[in-house]
Amino acid sequence: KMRRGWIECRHDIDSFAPDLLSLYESLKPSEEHKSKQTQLIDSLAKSLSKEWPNARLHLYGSCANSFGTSHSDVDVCLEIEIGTESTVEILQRLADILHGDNFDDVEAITSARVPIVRMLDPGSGFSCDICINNLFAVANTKLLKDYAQIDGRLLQLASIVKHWAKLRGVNETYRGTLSSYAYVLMCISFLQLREPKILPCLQAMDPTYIMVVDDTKCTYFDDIHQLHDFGAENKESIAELLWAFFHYWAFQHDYRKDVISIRMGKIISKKEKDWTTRVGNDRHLMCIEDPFEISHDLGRVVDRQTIRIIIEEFERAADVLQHDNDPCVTLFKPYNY
Ligand code: 3AT
Ligand code: MG
Repeated sequence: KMRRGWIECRHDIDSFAPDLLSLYESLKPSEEHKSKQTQLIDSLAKSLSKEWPNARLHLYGSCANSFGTSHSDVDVCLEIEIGTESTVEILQRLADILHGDNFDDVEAITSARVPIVRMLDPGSGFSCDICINNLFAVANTKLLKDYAQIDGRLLQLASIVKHWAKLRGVNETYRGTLSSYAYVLMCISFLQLREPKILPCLQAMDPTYIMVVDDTKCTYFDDIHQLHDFGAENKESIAELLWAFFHYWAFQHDYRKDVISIRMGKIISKKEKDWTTRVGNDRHLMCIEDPFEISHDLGRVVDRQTIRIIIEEFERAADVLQHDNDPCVTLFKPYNY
């Protein structure tokens, strides 16, 4: 199979940009959605303040990083002082409290890499994940939000890619495909690699933001209003970029050697990360470096079978955008593996 191939996009690709932009607009959460979210946070804060009066609630994930859609869940981080109790014990207690306060389907998921309590808010119908003291998530949420403000095409691209991934069944980490967060990192990396660049590498610039999490310094340049026209020289439309994104992941990315790194703003090698041999469950078949927890590979969930499924989906998407008469419909045809 041809890899690292280079082909030109169809000449009329830009004619699909208006449809893609209206899709993007339709995915944005409504005002009603946002106010329901605020209500959920308020009632949650009330429930928690009885038990933990000094707790701070942080929103993270797509309800705070601006990559949210009307299908997104609500992700909340509870920042509290921990005494002798373990995180798991706290999560159990939290689950009991929420259950008592009439939240539905409350479940402590303690075996995950980041243990959480998951529940359903009967008022809004939203699913909500609550973690304890996971301030990396708070830091990476701010980083993503700052990138989103530099060039509008990132939000457009990432929203459409996330929507595509959900409909095509490749956004399910528990089944070996990628998280929404991983797809957003792939979009940021891709836009950092365009010529001319559409996004800078904020972690390679003089830091203006610093947050220390578990002895790790999370630092980057966050004075983004200075960068508002960074991508202006690049005139590519959302349609061209979407095609090029899928084409890159279908044919150009070298899965055997490459690691994408928004921290470095470029492709780095598995060798330099020492991600060449399998350690335990970490297979490193598809390597996406977390910007702050740099030993964390967001592709670790992917196995030999699911990597094939994901790459075939990238190929299909590139092909649909290249040849289909009605790509904006065909691309998002629901599929389940
Ligand atoms: P949805 O709109 O909910 O699909 P999201 O951006 O909220 O997208 P997730 O709910 O999958 O994405 O994840 C919520 C946040 O949790 C995003 C990121 O700050 C953090 N996060 C998720 N997965 C990981 C991971 N594997 N490693 C580190 N942080 C993660
Ligand atoms: Mg979420």
